[in-house]
Amino acid sequence: MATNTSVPPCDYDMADLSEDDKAAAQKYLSEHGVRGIEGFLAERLDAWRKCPLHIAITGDSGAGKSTLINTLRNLRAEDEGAAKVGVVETTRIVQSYSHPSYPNLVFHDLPGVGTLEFKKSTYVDQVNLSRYDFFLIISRTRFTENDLWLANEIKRIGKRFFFIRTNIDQDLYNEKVDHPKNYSEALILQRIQENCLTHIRTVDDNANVFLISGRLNYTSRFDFPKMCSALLRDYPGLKRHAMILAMSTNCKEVIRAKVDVLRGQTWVAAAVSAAVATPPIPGLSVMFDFSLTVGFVLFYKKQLGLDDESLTRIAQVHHIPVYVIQDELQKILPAHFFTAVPEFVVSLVKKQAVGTATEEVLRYVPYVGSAICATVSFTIILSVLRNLLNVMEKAALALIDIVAERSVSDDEDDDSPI
Ligand SMILES: Nc1nc2c(ncn2[C@@H]2O[C@H](COP(=O)(O)OP(=O)(O)OP(=O)(O)O)[C@@H](O)[C@H]2O)c(=O)[nH]1
Ligand SMILES: [Mg+2]
Repeated sequence: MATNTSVPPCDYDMADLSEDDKAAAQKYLSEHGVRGIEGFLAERLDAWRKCPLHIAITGDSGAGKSTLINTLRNLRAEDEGAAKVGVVETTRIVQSYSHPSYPNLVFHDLPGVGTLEFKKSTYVDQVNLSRYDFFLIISRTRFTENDLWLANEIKRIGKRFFFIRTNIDQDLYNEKVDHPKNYSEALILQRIQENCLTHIRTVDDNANVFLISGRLNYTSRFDFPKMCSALLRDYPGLKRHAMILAMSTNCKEVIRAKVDVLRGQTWVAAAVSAAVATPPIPGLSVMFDFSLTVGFVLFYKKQLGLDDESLTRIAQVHHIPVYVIQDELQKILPAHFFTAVPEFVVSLVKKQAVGTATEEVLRYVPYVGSAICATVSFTIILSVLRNLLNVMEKAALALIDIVAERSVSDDEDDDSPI
């Protein structure tokens, strides 16, 4: 089958990778499709592990974002190089700071959400939310609508977050003043924890919540040590997740480009199928080369990584149960697309035989010749292949999302995290 499947090069926007790595990523993705993500990461393990994890610190205005960054860097507000801290809206442009002991953790101090200058409606674009790998949502006193909104936005772009409830020192102090008789630190902390979990788990079932004080003199209290070790412990998994997401965006470009090439060639495929006279298929009035058409569909399947072999490999490599992949894909394509392509083609042709628009086809007359174009079979096969490619493209793109979402980290315990 003389089909050109070359894909135009795409730009892999993975700022942390070297030119060599980027070239390798591109090669892997166009050669191996979705499963290439894992192959690439495995081969370049060192490269991606050395990449910094870009952590955005976000939340309501005045929640204590800059204070936390200073504390993580062992600085007080008035120390040189400290992030500006204050009782009025303070952070207006994103500033970035590396962790002094773990330079692979880069914290980005974001302006607070929901102020006059940073309204919810423009915040995502203003702070360029999608460029960060991971998020700390900082919340103070009450769980707010903005907290929920941020968690949802972060989830929407496929990223992960920790929910950090700060200001615990002040809350405990207030409780002591308000209810001195019944004061119990443990009970108050438990209540706050449960309240945060109830809200945040409406967005993410596995969300982590940490109760802290952002002040420097409380770094050994509450969940502060736990939060730091979770960041260090989860770094490889989080970075890997971020890399998979970045790669999957590019993988989608590869898929789209591939489909464009295949789509552009459907009229040739349809003409060849329609030109060859073969005995009619029982139950079908349309005359076309059945086995050739089935061959095209099988070819598309392989090209888009939707064939059995590719799906099994993806399931193995990414530790995703095959039934999960099948269930998701069968929301887009019928089961017999995966199990019985000839029957699938017959059903498509039957369906298409009813109500095919001939005008669309006239465009190809100069290329193919009026004799073939005039045939009903050309019209029908062309529509079948085009419609099918559209749906297969959707399925291939969904497959990438499944891989990115379900891919579990199996190498977090290999060695030290950073
Ligand atoms: N007691 C107490 N005060 C805190 C805590 N975190 C922050 N603060 C105080 O809260 C005020 C605001 O803190 P910032 O760190 O500037 O808050 P921010 O979220 O960066 O504010 P914007 O940049 O304006 O959005 C400052 O006066 C801090 O000292 C905390 O955990 N405990
Ligand atoms: Mg600030």
